[in-house]
Amino acid sequence: MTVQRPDNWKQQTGPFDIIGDIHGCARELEKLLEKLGYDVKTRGRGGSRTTRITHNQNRKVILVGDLVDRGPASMDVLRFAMQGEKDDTVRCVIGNHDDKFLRWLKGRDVSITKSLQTTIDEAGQERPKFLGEVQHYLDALPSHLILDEGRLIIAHAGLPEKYHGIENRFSRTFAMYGETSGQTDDLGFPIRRDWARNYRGEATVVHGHVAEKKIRQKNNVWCLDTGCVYGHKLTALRWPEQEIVQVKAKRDWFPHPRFP
Ligand SMILES: [Mn+2]
Repeated sequence: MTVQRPDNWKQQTGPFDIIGDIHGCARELEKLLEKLGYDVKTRGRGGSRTTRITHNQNRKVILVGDLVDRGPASMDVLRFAMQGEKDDTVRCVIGNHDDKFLRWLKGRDVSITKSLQTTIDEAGQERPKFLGEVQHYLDALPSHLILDEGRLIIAHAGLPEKYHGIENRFSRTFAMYGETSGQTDDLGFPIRRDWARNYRGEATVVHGHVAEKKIRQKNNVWCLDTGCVYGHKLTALRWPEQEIVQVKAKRDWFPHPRFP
């Protein structure tokens, strides 16, 4: 299986709408796309549901990964991303949850958390042919994307400059998980090293992975995970405009101690 090259879309100048962690929140995603000015056409139900988008300014959607787990409609989010890939309207990088689901699809030995169980339950309702296509799709997702002639980098957990343009197991692990210290905090969450603090690169890096109520921006690095699946918001960053567009979660889909 060939992984897409991070620089496949380097010459694409957008404009783009970069969307944070979706985690199965398909309805919120559709609402956000409409708010961003896309014509969203949904047809069919269940396994034959398709969602296609067009935009009169020819805008494209970039997803920061973590399409699946925790929310109510991970398969619909996958269907959207896969259709968009075919139509050349959507590109995505791999998130740690997507990677874990991929390993489960391949029959690898993965620990089944409550998060992953939601996606496995949904997958049980799908045709094997579709799950084969999902496996193929996820297997090809790049660790990161270089866009707008190198001015924009997308990676699920962010990426320091030394890894920009490099696709190997080190860049991939960093891009999916970030850098952790190996210790956990009082709620059991990994204590993360803040690589963005030392970032001095010229390229703007946009990522998700760590949910907070507020969008964070520092040193030319943006984090767009605003905890939609925890009942907060789904966020898009318009590029090159650097404008934020958000929709509220329909409800709290999954408990999280930091989003009471
Ligand atoms: Mn993540």
